[in-house]
Amino acid sequence: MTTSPLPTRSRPAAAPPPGAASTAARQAPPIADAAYLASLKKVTQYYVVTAFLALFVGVLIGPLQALNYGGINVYELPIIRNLLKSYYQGLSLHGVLNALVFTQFFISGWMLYLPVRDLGMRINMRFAWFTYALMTLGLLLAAVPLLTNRSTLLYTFYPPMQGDALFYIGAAIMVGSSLLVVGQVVNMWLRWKRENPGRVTPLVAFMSVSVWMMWAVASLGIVIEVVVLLIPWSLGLVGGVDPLLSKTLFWWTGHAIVYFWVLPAYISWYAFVPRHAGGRTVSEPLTRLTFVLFLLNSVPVGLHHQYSDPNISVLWKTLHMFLTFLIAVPSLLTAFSVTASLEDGARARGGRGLVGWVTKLPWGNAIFSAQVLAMISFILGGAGGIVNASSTFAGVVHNTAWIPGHFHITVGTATTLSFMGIALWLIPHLTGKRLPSMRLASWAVWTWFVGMMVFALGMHWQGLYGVTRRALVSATAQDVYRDMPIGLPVALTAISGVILLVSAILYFYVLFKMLLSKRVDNGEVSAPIPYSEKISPAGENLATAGKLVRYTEPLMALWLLTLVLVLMMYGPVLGRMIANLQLVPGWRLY
Ligand code: HAS
Ligand code: CU1
Repeated sequence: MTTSPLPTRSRPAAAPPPGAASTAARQAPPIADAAYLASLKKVTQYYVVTAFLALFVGVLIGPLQALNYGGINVYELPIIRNLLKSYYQGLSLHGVLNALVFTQFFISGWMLYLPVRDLGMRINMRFAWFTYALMTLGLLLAAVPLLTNRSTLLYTFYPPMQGDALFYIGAAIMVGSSLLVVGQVVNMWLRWKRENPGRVTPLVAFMSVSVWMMWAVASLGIVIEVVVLLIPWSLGLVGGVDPLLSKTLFWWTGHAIVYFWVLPAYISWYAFVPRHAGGRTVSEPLTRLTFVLFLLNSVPVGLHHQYSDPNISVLWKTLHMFLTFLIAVPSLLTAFSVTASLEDGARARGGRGLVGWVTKLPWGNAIFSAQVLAMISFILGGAGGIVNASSTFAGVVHNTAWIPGHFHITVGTATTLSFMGIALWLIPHLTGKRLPSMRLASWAVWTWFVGMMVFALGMHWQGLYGVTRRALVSATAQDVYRDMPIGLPVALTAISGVILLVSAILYFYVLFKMLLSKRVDNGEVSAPIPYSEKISPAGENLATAGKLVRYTEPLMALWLLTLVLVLMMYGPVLGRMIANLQLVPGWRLY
């Protein structure tokens, strides 16, 4: 690919302030009302900080799980025993805090703030604060039974394992409040459409609105599961629960949730990472197509988590399998587009050769390197996903250590490491504080990457030998795993836990130091939203825009189509289960 040099290039430490030099990159429309802007930034900061507090606790439990798969049972140590009743309570907390709480709070702040700034709109701040408070209330309610070992159900809370009603009620309130964010953002976008007839929705707002729409359809499964099935059952209002129906509703949401986790990172990869590298977003129309494909196809694929479940016909499993392969396509488009935008930046910085340009990327900038290392690990995570999705391979890897290997290089890096990198400019932007040390931040993100890669290697490898997931294998290693040649992957997994602990300590040291430092300014000029230029923009006027832009703009209609597609792919499957309900009583195994 040949590109012309850019008029401006971001410096490694941070994107250049607007006005520092001429740049064609977009700038967020100015917001004149300082009190409104301050409140908007504050609520976003609350979401982001709550997210990282959850991650802090969740991540500290992580090494305990890694050591378990490294053959070392630390759950017997008195200090751990005083805090956690069992391996399973530790695993439940780890999964819920990292995968459910961290992601949802970060995303709710990030994808509320971005479209509001991108469109320069005013939203009702009382409603925004109310939503944050409600989400936090849900979290606190669910935290009580989790911390007291009264809902040790792992993050998938499959019935008939039963927890306290408070856990399900808290979870329902937490997920329900994310739907209030959906309402607020979509409503704001519709207002913008009315006030700006004939205009193309700016890219960042477009991506955010489409992801929220996808989430609204995706979350229906878990909302119905929890509100209709689990809460009445846990309150004793009904005598039993149908495990298969619950599990199927769970995976309606449970697969699509992975795109709810990763697409907010994609927003950054498309719109902001090129700027950090001094490059440009390649094609705005193609980016819009990618997000519409995710909107349409993220949900009706959940049966790939249930290949081994009985009472679901092979026809539907196979249909979901093909749709799963199809949903890899927008990720492949992303891999192409984002690599091209990085190459664009590297060549503008003097990069040469077929692959030699890679060395010219700003690897010392933790904001950049966190996100690009996240992408690199996602190449392998995505490839593993295709293996999982293939019904012929699924029997080998399903319910083995391979699966946690897979999701630590997807949600554990593509999502989490990206969010860790984003926070390094977002928090200065929101608070007007400064990143205390780029060097330490770099160490943190590089060790996170290395730790996760080593962990994933160890776990995938163990999984291929049939080491089961979600088990206190270190306690039984003597008997069950004695004859397996898994010494090396077991050792790698143990080592990775230590690397990740070091990484977490470094990262949270930098993060908390930044949050506790003095405010220098309002962050608008010192850490602006790092919009990238576009090689192929969409234009502002719908009438003159290309076909891809015009066909992807009617998001409301596409949203409706999404719902229809999902009902087509799930309706018959669920209908049969409802017609043959099999209620069983609850169990408490902990
Ligand atoms: Fe997955 C299980 C299939 C993506 C997370 N997945 C899980 C679980 C989690 C999870 C948490 O079909 C465990 C659930 C549980 O507890 O039981 N997954 C897929 C497929 C994809 C996929 C087909 N997964 C994700 C993402 C996740 C995630 C994203 C979180 C964020 N997954 C499965 C299946 C199972 C499963 C089965 C069930 C397994 C079982 O048996 O239980 C696809 O979306 C992947 C497509 C991705 C790609 C990669 C594109 C690469 C990109 C990076 C480009 C790099 C660049 C850098 C630009 C094809 C975009 C260049 C750099 C330079 C310097 C040049
Ligand atoms: Cu999935």
